[in-house]
Amino acid sequence: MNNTKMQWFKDAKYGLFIHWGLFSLLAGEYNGKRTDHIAEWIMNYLDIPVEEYRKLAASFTAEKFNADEIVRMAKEEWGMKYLVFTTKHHEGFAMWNSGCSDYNVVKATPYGKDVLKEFQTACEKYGLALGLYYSQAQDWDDPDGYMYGHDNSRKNFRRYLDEKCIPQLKELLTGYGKISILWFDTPMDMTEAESGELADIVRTLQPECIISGRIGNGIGDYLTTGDNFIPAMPLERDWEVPATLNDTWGYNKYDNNWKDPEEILRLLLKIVRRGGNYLLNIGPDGQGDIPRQSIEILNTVGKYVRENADAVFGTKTTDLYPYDLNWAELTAKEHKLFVHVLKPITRVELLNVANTVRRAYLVRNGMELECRSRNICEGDPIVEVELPEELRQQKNYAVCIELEEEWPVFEPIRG
Ligand code: JFZ
Repeated sequence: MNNTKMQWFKDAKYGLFIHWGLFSLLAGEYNGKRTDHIAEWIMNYLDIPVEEYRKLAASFTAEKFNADEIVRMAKEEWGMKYLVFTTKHHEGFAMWNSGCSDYNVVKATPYGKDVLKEFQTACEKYGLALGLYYSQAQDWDDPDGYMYGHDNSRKNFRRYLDEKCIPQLKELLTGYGKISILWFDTPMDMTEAESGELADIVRTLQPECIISGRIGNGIGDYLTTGDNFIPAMPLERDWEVPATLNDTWGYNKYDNNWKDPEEILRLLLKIVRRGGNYLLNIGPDGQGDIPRQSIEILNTVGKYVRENADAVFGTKTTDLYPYDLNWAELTAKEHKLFVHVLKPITRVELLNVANTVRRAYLVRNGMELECRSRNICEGDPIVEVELPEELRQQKNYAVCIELEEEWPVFEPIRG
């Protein structure tokens, strides 16, 4: 794999996924019936006829939508480095001014503005890499797309590719500046030749743009894991976990199963430690407003990420530490071992760490902490960091232990 092309992605670690479309207007409910599935699938799960569904566009006014504010928060409050926006989800509706389908946000809605353009402008202003989600196989609005009227067969898939998918991809790759990721999804049984054709278009029009694993047939530039599934160990390839804050991607007013910010933080640290990226989702509502709970969770996690940026960004995967710590997650970079303390403790004790330590400090403000390396009575090496009284009551802070050696040395358990 071309390393320079992947470098920004390897360094990015943390990104914002945005699922927004006509499905957001329904908010998980149609004609008094609630969907118990991910809300952006409501057209499919509640069997909404195409002609009925299309009428939603007439009520897309997006009064609360503010791309600048979303991107500003992602960058400045949440500490994220990239954004992936649903330009066309399975519903088939284009969130930009598409020249080859009038079923788009400019031509079919009272809002009438190019949402993607607004995200592009904001991403350029704040310096966030812009990625585009595009549902290449499923299109519930095109009779030749997969799953049109639940029909999973290919029909005249070639016609759909030539008349909608490929022309739209070309628009996306030529009209919106630098595109950092083309986030394909649900390849269904598209052939390797078809996946390759789409990849070639991306690579010809924007050679630096990277392609998500879900282009299918193993030809993406990195692995996309199952949604919300976290690999248990480092992987050979670059990878990314797409994940939700509740149980849906598209907005659902009935879904209040929000994850705890501490759970999100722990997942982020596990993913970073194992060499992956965390792509966390928000689902703006029909007006373009972001659920208050999403903002609160991301603000809390973001404060930690910004205050402890040195312990998150630029870290590398290392050998696995042999013990499972319930009070901490570990990350490392050259000559530094970071201990992310996630529960109150009286002292940092890392058994079987065989390094010589130079010094330790609190990452968020540089406060020096007393530390030592020694052998315990059984002969095993240990690294210890003393904590002042005020830190013993706290959680969610990072300690940096500077190492004489370049990398942490974890000894196997011999006992
Ligand atoms: C897909 C979409 O169908 C869904 O609406 C959402 O956009 C999500 C991010 O992606 O759903 C998937 C695709 C792949 C897996 C799971 C859900 N997978 O590989 O486990």
